[in-house]
Amino acid sequence: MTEDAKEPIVEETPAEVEVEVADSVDVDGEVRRLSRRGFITFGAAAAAGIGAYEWLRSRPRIEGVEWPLRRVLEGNERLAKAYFSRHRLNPTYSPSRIKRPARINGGVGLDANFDMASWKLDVNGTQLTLDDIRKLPKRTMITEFRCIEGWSQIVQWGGVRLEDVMRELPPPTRDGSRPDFDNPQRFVRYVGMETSDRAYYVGLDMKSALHPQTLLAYEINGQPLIWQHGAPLRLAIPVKYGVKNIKRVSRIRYTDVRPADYWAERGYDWYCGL
Ligand SMILES: Nc1nc2c(c(=O)[nH]1)N[C@H]1C(S)=C(S)[C@@H](COP(=O)(O)O)O[C@H]1N2
Ligand SMILES: [Mo]
Repeated sequence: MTEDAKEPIVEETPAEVEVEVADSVDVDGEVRRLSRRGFITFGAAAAAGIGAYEWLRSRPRIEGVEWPLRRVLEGNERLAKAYFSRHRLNPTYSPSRIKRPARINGGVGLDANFDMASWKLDVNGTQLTLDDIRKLPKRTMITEFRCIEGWSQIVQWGGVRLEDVMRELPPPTRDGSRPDFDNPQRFVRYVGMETSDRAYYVGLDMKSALHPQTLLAYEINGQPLIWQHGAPLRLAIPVKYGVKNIKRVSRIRYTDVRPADYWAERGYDWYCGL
């Protein structure tokens, strides 16, 4: 890997487009509407003279989550999408801010005896080796990693852009037209990822998958990943909470059906955007 391939990721995106906001959604109006609805539903519970918790527990469930919570989660998703843009970069930090050693969290689909030599990344049926991936331009970035459980840390990632892998193996379009990365809205809407044993899996919306800070990382804090951090390859996606940063990813699928997601099935927000 040549030294000039290690350009910092932030220099890739022109500064003048940073303020662009995706879609023409009235974000402020959305906030007001959502918070008003939150007060109304809570107020109704108080008026009925029951505790909020009992009231919540008595609500019917949607996808395993009581519907008032699901409403909030869906509201969060709409809001997050309204704010989202591929030009809206997460802040990056100086090397002195890196937390060492990086904390380890979550071991579903990982084990110490995994045979690294036989690992391959399957992208819609095409097998890539780690060497194939290392041939793509190397990117590094120092970003904040945020776990939904309430802790965060500054981490340096090294790897390749998911977008660069996707350009090698483009997703199909919804209308059968030729894949065109200038018109990503024509692609199928999702990217699903899973570990080789299918024990851990995440779903991403296409915009987040194509975000310039979404990396398939083989290094953490300047060192090759150890298995607890997801060797040989894991997702580093600072526009999402930790749950979406799947470790030891083995399979990537493009799909127009919202992919299953390990933590969404356990009650967390499917979108999980920051
Ligand atoms: N395969 C796999 N990936 C995973 C998890 C997991 O349990 N298994 N946990 C997730 C969660 S909740 C977090 S916070 C991060 C933690 O990544 P780290 O151990 O590298 O800090 O990994 C994510 N990716
Ligand atoms: Mo997490």
